[in-house]
Amino acid sequence: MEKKNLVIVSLTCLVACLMLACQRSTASSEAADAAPNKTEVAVPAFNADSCYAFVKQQTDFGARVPNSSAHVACGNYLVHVLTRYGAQVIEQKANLTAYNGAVLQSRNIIASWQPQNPNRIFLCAHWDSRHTCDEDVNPANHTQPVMGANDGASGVAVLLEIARLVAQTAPHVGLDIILFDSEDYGNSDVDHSFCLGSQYWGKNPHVPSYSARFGILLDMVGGKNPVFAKDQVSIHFAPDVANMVWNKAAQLGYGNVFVSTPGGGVIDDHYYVNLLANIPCIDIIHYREGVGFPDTWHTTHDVLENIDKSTLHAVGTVVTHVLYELK
Ligand code: AHN
Ligand code: ZN
Repeated sequence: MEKKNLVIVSLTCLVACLMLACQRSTASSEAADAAPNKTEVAVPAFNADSCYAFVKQQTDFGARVPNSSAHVACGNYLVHVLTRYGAQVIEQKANLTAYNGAVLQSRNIIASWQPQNPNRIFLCAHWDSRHTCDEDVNPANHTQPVMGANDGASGVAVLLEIARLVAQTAPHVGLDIILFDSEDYGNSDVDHSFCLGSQYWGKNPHVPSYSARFGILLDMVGGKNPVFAKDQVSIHFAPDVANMVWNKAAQLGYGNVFVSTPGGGVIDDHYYVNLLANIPCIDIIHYREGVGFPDTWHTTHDVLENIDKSTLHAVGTVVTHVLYELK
């Protein structure tokens, strides 16, 4: 064989070997993907139809304004469902005085899985609905309570669907679902008049010296044309958590919903969790600087018909991934 031909043959061999080696390494990494180590937990699929049904269950009670019979009945329902999904449920009852002197018979509902596991996170939402549609264009509607399909029920529904998944497949970490009461019986002219349930919980945790790695609050996560931007409180108190959640959303293809433009300043339950309980907590809330809350906010239009399953699906999928991918 001529020297030149030998070089060509050798080169061909080398290329062939490299290609084979390449194929082998692809095959072996596929094999590794197919056979995850035993501690790996697959992320369960968040079911938006089931979640939507949880919204409807709540709105079927009517507006869940504190001191109403619908509020009592819905609270009982939430305790029942969370217990059925294997949680240890603690009810934190307190009479909380609102801005107008009304004494609200309040009930924070805390559902815990693996309560002894110090490696835990919590997910939260408010379950009450507002006493007045004071943002409605028609002043005659200001005496009506808000149905709160989005403002209240949507966040709770995402958490109930996650509770259903946790009952089937335990995540690696302990979990608390905290449903705050009396969030929305406030007046924007009176400081600290919103978020009465979370203020109470922040001062009186459901277990002494409660701690968690972080928390995620869901508020208005079921509307149409959603925009979730990182709000200033989340960025200030829990930037790493916010980045993790928004990065996960982008990775899952929801970058159009979880946008990177800055959100505004929102005082919500997460503010009091951060301030009083000292646990980093972010808010996933439909709110944008200069635009504000969705059009249905605190109006007679915040009803089941204006809930969008695909919004519930996006938020639920992101939060489910965050929960199940934690070690
Ligand atoms: C204030 O309007 C001060 N905070 C909004 C919190 C809220 C109301 N979330 C839902 N409804
Ligand atoms: Zn509200």
